[in-house]
Amino acid sequence: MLPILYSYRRCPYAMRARLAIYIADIAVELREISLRDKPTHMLQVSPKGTVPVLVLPNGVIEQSLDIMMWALKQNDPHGWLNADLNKAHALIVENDTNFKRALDCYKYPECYPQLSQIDYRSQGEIFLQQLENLLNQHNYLLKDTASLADMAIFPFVRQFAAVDSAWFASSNYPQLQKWLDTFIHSDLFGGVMKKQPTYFV
Ligand SMILES: N[C@@H](CCC(=O)N[C@@H](CS)C(=O)NCC(=O)O)C(=O)O
Repeated sequence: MLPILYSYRRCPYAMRARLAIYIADIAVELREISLRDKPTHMLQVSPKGTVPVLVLPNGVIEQSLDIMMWALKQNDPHGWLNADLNKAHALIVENDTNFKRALDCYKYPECYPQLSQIDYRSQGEIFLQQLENLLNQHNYLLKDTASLADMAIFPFVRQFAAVDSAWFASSNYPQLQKWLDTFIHSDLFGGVMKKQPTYFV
């Protein structure tokens, strides 16, 4: 039996898991779910109810970063793990906490009326500027080729950019714009964003 990956196409956490599984060339049964009607089996094996979830014959991996590491430790043809992994993890933690919070508020400002949408965008820009500074030092976040950090983070920057693409295109993050564009137009990203029917049951 193939491992089962419960996923949601537009979820950035699920995207990072799919990216690593794709590059590692590991066959999985991909089950695209509806977040409003989650499959019973998924909730049985992982009651927390978030995607991605990877179901293996001998266990369940419930966090996107752990799924990336599981895949890349088996096969890492582009050397995504050949980087300072402490730095990678520090950036990913910043992404998954402060930046993700700012992203949610910027995307849905009506849910967070305490501040304006521009305020939330400014909060997110602290991270964008940090990434821009790194990209001024090398082609990718930690070195001249892509690493775990780029792959775990770009799906979130993509969402941030898409909230107001005209603003992002005119913003003062030229390296970040180029970096994001490279990923969005890559065969790799195209490969993990193919549409497929929703799995219920
Ligand atoms: N820490 C988790 C976060 C995953 C997560 O929050 N996924 C969202 C979708 S982007 C989700 O499944 N939310 C549950 C829901 O909306 O019901 C991970 O890294 O895998």
